[in-house]
Order: sequence, then C-alpha cells, then structure tokens
Amino acid sequence: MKLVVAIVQDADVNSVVNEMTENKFRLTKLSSSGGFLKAGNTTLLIGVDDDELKNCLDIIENNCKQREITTSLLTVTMPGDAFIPYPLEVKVGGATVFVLDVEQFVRI
Ligand code: 2BA
Repeated sequence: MKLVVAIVQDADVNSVVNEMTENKFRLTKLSSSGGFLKAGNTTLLIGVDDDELKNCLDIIENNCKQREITTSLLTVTMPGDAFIPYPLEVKVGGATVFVLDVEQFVRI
C-alpha cells in the first residue's frame, strides 16, 4: 500500500476529489498553505493499493492545471527607506506529489 500526499491548488480540489470518490478512492483533505507564496492550498492524503497507484496519479494529473500567479512578494528598496512592491510571476502546479510506502494500515 502507498500513501499519496498531493498538494493541489484550491481551484483544482473539487474536480480532483469528485473524480477520486467516483473511482472509490478514500482520501482526507487538509487545509494548508505554501511556504513561498504563503497562499492557501490543499493537501490530500490518499491511501491506495499498489495496483491503483497509477490510476490515482492519473486523476491528479488530469485535474490539476499549471497557473501563472502574479504576486508582489518582492519589494524594492527606494531612497529614504521606502519600499515599493515589485510584481513577480510564479508558475504554480499542476500538483506536488509525494508517494510513501505504508508500513501498516489499520481501520478499527
Ligand atoms: P508555495 O511554497 O507557495 O510555492 C508556490 C510556487 O512558487 C511553486 O509552485 C514554485 O513555482 C514557486 N516557488 C516555491 N519556492 C520557491 C523558491 N524558493 N524560489 C522561487 N520560486 C519558488 P509549485 O512548485 O507548484 O508548488 C506549489 C506548492 O506545493 C508550494 O506552494 C508548496 O505548498 C508545495 N510544495 C512544493 N514543493 C514542495 C516540497 N518540496 N515540499 C513540500 N511542499 C512543497
């Protein structure tokens, strides 16, 4: 068995979760936020049998889009200690996915 930890953009969550549940995957949704943009995203924990892993990853890939976000994260120092926001384009997604081996799975 594997544990898939998938960090997805909030805009893609509903379509991923709907297709997962239609295909009988069980999952847990966690609200999270990225360290770089400090914006909200969603982390999905999905326990899957080994032979279902590819199907699970395909659903994530098919529903998560790459987007270009403009952020004013950077500031430029101006004379007199003034800061002005400097727009920065960042490509986010499709999804960031970790696949871990599960040592033991118990439902009690
Ligand atoms: P954030 O950390 O907010 O990152 C958003 C996007 O900013 C990233 O998109 C990437 O394009 C860019 N970025 C991140 N760190 C950067 C840096 N140090 N310098 C320049 N650009 C940077 P994604 O790679 O698609 O990541 C989306 C979200 O997935 C991340 O949000 C974070 O929540 C998570 N993530 C990505 N890589 C991770 C990792 N190795 N471990 C844990 N979480 C990760």
